[in-house]
Amino acid sequence: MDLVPAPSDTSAAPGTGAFTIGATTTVEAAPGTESTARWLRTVLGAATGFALPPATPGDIRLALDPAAAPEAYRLDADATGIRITGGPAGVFWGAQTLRQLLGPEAYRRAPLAGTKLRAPHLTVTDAPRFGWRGVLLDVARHFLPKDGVLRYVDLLAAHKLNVLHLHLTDDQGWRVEIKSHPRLTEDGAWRARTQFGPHDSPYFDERRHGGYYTQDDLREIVAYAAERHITVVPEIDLPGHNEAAIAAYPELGNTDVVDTSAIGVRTTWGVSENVLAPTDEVLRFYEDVFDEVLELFPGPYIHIGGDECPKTQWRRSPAAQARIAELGLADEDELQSWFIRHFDRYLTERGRKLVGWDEILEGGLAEGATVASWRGYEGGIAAATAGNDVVMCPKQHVYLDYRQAEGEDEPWTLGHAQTLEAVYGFEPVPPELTGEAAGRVIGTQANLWAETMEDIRKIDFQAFPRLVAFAETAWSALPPPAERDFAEFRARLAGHLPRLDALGVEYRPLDGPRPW
Ligand code: TNX
Repeated sequence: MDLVPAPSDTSAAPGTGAFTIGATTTVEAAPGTESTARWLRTVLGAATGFALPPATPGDIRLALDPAAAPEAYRLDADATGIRITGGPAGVFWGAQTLRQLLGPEAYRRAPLAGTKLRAPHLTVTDAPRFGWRGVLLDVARHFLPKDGVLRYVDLLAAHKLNVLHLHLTDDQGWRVEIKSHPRLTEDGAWRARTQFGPHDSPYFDERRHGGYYTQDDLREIVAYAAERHITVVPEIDLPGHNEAAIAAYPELGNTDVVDTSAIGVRTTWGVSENVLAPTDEVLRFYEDVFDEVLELFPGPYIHIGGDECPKTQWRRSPAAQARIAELGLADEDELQSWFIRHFDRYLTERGRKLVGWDEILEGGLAEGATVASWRGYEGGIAAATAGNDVVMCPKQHVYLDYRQAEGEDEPWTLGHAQTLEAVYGFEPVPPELTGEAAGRVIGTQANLWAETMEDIRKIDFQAFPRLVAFAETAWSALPPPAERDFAEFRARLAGHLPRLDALGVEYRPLDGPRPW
């Protein structure tokens, strides 16, 4: 059966029969499960050519179980058909399990001659370990056209991942249309050329690069994800990583120490010293931005970045120093906290929760902030101990933009090798955290930064198959790393790869890189 991520419990039904989808198979959707029925009809209809019309009783029956946790489900396949019950999202995850049970052909978008989709009789009971099972797509460093984002929403759903973190802005490009400040995308979404290779590489792709999502594109992505029980968390990074915005609106920068009118959208990688100026006008500008972002993204979490903000310009800027004195702050770290706290208040007043990278701990952590711990476990441990929520995504373990092995044939990437086995050995809750503090780890996230991923083929190669291992660390109640059975996982994964083949995912083969 090769289910991934591994469910909590699977048991074969007495008598080893199978359920087969045929021309007369019907689907019954009890209230609250209509969107899952629609999704099942779409994917299984495409794979079989059958209509799967509604009927009561149906051969495939979907129903909410009021006693079930929101993401828990139970799937029964027996002589009477298929029954999936659970919480609202759980029924959808159960439908994903059904698709896995039906075999690789259930992932094709047109029926092949002789295709028979068949699920063995069994019972699966299942629920996730964590409520935040995320993937970051960095659409700023290289723009990923909308179709690619929708495709990733489906790939996340197929692995029971439920948070899509869209890194929408960075030095190298601004990707979200903001009607009150149109130059953010008119100018900020385009760069003249692109560095390839390491941060100091002298090599450039001389073509212009860019693109952005219109507000309707983003509404569509959010709705498409919501149908699949995936929350989209938008990231507007501040006060660092803002060269594209400063290129579009030079007054956002520290104009008393640099000629910001000469700044263009950044064409190289690495960390920029051109950061936002600590003025009230800049706060207002970003409030305008968030006013529109909040309308587009109705989910509870808004990510404000906060990472890698060099303080060099603030140290040299008389205006920034005057601000520090006026606000009664001790230093530039507290000035960064002042930015973050401002937006923490802004978001809290609007019923949302702020998420930021672990640098937001420096200079004092905003009260309600959720910390995404990326530089290691330390930031997350400190935040959880202080009583804040934490998403663990340490770069040493789940940076899927890093290469999958050392070796000359591997594509060049940032960072160090993170093998499939190492990712499978990732544990989101470090032993330092116990009791209540451990419970503050609300989940985990794999990050796909895109400096070295210029298109979807590269993203597929970097993401898969490691994302499958990651999904299991996020969903399944695995034993501690030292006791995990990687060989058993690898065997199940081998059974899963044909599903990815049918979907057209160009994963890294288990025995080595692809020739490009
Ligand atoms: C660090 S993770 C960054 C990103 C880079 C990434 C490359 C984080 C908050 N900042 O800006 O893209 O490393 O792996």
